[in-house]
Amino acid sequence: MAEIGANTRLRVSPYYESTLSEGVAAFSPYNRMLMPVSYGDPVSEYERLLNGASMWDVSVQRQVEIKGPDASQLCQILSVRDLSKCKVNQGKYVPMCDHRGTLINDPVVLKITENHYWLSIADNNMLMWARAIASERGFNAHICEPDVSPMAIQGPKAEEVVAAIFGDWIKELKFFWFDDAEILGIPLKIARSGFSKQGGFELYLMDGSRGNDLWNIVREAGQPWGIGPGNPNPIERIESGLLSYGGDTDDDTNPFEVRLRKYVDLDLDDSVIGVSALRQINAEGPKRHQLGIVLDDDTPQPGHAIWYDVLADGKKVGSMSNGGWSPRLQRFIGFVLVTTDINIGARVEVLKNGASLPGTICDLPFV
Ligand code: THG
Repeated sequence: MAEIGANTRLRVSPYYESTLSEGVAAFSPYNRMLMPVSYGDPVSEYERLLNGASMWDVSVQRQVEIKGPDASQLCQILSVRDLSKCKVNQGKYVPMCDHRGTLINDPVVLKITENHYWLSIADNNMLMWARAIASERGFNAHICEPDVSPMAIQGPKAEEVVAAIFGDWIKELKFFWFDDAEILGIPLKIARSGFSKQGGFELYLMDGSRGNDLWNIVREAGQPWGIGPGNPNPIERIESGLLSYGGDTDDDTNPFEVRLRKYVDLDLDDSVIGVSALRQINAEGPKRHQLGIVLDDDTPQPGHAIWYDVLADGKKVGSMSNGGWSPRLQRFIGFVLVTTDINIGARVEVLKNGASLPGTICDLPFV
């Protein structure tokens, strides 16, 4: 197999050596970095996440640090969600849009201090965007990508694992809140968060030279609960209805189309990028919406569907952005982005390599 030349254009994670030792089987590029996306045993990786504890190298969830007198104002200008009530040590899930109201990212925004934020971003160059907007608006803020690399510990036993390492205080953390911690001199922040609906934590490693040390600490401490490696699980997140920016969105997707309405505050000031466009889109009514699909065929199918055409009465009405076999539902399920005339219960066909697969549109989440 050909080698991938990792360099400053395609960086490796501080946990890289550990993931190699764990037998990582595939990587995917994300934020100009390599993200482990398989350890070669999808069944165990899924089971571990649902019943035990799974540890993930998610250092590709890069931080955009915004610090300085105008940091709060800049963060709000970039966010179509009202951040005024966000407290220090609290995180919020925040849609970010361009001037057309198109979704350009959906980070977790972490408020570190009154004048200091991290945007824990999905796959898009928000560092460049934040710097450009700050300059255009004349804001006084320092913007950089700090040495911060999250590791996620997810699953019903994740809390036991994290408590075994850091103490029972972590059990008091509320969803999306975080606090400082240290283990063997490794500085980090611990948040109750993560890209699954199985519960868990994210450790924001703040010293990239200690990635493999942190990996080993978690690996050791998690043994009693059968911890093992995993990654943001493609089927669990579909079952749970979690959006993948760039995976389920295209260059015209607005937050209303992909179920993010509850995170949009249309009353925000016009200075917030995208909010006036979103008011207009809202008044006209979004043209598409994201729903689920269940295919009729109930024989287990490996593989992953990406942006297959969806037809109703022989006419294209949208796409199945992602899909896969659900062990819990024993069906092939997925997300569709379809015109708003297609609703729950509609019968459609998915075009897969020339074959036409019948299915039914349903509500989200699946589980
Ligand atoms: N954690 C951190 N950074 C991230 C992600 C993460 N950056 C990239 C990507 N994931 C950003 N996207 C999301 C999408 C969903 C959630 C978090 C980040 C999420 N959503 C919950 C839900 O939809 O049920 C809760 C949202 C809420 O109601 O507040 O957790 O995973 N650090």
